[in-house]
Amino acid sequence: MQSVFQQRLNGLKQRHQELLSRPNRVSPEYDNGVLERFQHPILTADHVPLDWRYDLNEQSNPWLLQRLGINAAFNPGAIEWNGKIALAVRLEGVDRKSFFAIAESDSGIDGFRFRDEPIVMPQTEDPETNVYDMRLVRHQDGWIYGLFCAERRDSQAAADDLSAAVAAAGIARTRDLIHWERLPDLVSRSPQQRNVTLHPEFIDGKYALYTRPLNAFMATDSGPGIGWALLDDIENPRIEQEIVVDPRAYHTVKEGKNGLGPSPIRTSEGWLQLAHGVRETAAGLRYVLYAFMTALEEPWRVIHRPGGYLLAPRGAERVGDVSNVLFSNGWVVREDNTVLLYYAASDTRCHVARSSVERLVDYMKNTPPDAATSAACVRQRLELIRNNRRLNYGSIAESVGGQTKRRR
Ligand code: M1P
Repeated sequence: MQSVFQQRLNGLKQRHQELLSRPNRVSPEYDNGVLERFQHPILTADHVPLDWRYDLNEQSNPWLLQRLGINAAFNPGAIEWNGKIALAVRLEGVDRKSFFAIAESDSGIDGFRFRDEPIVMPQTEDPETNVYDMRLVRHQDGWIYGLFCAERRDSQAAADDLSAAVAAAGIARTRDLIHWERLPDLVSRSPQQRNVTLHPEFIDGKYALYTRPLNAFMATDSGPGIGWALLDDIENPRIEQEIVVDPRAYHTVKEGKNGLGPSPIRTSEGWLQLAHGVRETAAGLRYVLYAFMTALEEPWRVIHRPGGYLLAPRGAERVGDVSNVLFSNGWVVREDNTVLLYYAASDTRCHVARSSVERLVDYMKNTPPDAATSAACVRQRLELIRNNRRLNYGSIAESVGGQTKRRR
């Protein structure tokens, strides 16, 4: 008869294998034309290899107990790597500490597998307590950069204040996604910098950063919005001046705070930009994803600003460790112009949505901007309705009591 250890190991392996090989299909009930959602998360805590969590030695672990649990897999950076999609996933242990691990897939939609070991990220002389939310950027200078939040306890805080923290932008670079060179953290005038990423091209021979200056670690209403700054030397990253690219605004999806997601995608018509917007509700903060387009030669200048959100939490995505949150710091354009947008739901699991460069450019150019007031929104919607009525739509179908009938 098999030992408890053997029985449990067989069961764990089988369930893990089934999860890893589960196909992911387009979710049929979601159809706004802009992007497709998929039925399953692409990565969860349960995808993490068993040997990262269990002591697999029967002598030292006869009951096969989990020794180092994983709480969540979320907020992945993304890049195309040797024909595959590679994600730098934020794994959070049950001890609340996050670290990065690369997971790869051929399709970018299912079949993600973690590499053998997590990333060993070098530390600076002032080691941080926690790292998270890496943006992966293939820069014109030939390096792949990883920009992430490096968080430390606030050294100025009172002894009994154990939650005061300082967020800094950590910067590392690699050529193989295995060996990482850590550069100094970004120095700026802002007390807090999270959601910082690098523009993929030089601007006037300089590195350019999207920043998010904030006065308080988590609070809303404590910063102007998404910023932009030029950097002379990436090995000594210091910025003196930040301008605001995309400000927060009253009664919008980004009223409380916002932050750029991944680095932008170049198109012939401008840069596709993806960000998260946060607002306060009676049930807490709500994080949604929104998009805008900036000028090709002036990536800090917004040229199209579609109103509202591009993606918001839906169904099971609404619930997790930090509920009602969608967050994205990774997207990839494939050779055929497919865009794979990676996002995390409620700080718990990773999902993918699929669009194309053409569809996103159309979305940017032709989605009306936020009209700012209810009255103006009604006028905007009436224009849509009345334009549609003027079309010969009735010859194709007519709407009767909410049901659509085909004409013979
Ligand atoms: O919990 C939601 C998100 O909160 C932070 O984002 P922001 O800095 O915009 O508030 C980050 O900690 C992020 O990781 C997290 O998903």
